[in-house]
Amino acid sequence: MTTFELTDQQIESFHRDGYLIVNGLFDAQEIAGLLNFAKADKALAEEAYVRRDGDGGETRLALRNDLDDAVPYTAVVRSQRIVHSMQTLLGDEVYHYHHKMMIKQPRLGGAWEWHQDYGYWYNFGCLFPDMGSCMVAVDRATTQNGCLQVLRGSHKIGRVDHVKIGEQVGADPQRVEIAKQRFELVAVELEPGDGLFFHGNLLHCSAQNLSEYPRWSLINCYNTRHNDPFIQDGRHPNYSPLEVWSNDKVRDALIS
Ligand SMILES: O=C(O)CCC(=O)C(=O)O
Repeated sequence: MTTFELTDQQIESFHRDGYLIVNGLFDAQEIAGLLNFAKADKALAEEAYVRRDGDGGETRLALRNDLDDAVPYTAVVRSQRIVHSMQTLLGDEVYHYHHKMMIKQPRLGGAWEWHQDYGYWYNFGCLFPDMGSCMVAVDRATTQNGCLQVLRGSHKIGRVDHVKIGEQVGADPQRVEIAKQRFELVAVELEPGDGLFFHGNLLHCSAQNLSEYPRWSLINCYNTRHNDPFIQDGRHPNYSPLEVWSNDKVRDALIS
């Protein structure tokens, strides 16, 4: 049975930059399995809700706190390659906080304001920013279809206050402007199956999808065991051990 481990260099670059791209985290067959399932998934389509940006762009997302072993999303969330990597990067056992399919339709997909995920999660009773996400590209993500943009190294700022910006909540715009002068802006272009690991305090945003291509991605979010939320507001779960699936089991679940 093969296992996936990050190299020392990858771990170092995550700590320096606040993110890490792993090309081919899921291979072509695996990601095709996920894509075919997701795009035909009526429950997901019905569940997905719209978030509008300030310029009328619409992005859809379906967010789930629960894992249903019958669906491929669960295989991705439980995959050894993501879970063990996340544990290595965050320095503790991790559990599933939630996962979400981000759906940016051609010419419709809206923008996301600059924010830190921990800017939200802080309010849900998480004391430490020791949390992270792995975005798995389902479709190709490019500058034209609104790929994620990050400020390299900005996780080192610590948590920034978040305020209402139009219909969204984003990081304090004054701080974002200063951060943009100090940190390199990187457009994270991904091929289907690539994974982007990013820290809860990394400043990120995305632009509208003005292209003719969809941009779907599955974002898998994890919290650390030592950071079990001190309040239970019902938004996301408390700690419970996450069953981890081997790469073979994940592969079977995705391509069957
Ligand atoms: O998918 C996107 O474009 C943005 C998603 C995002 O920023 C988030 O879920 O925190």
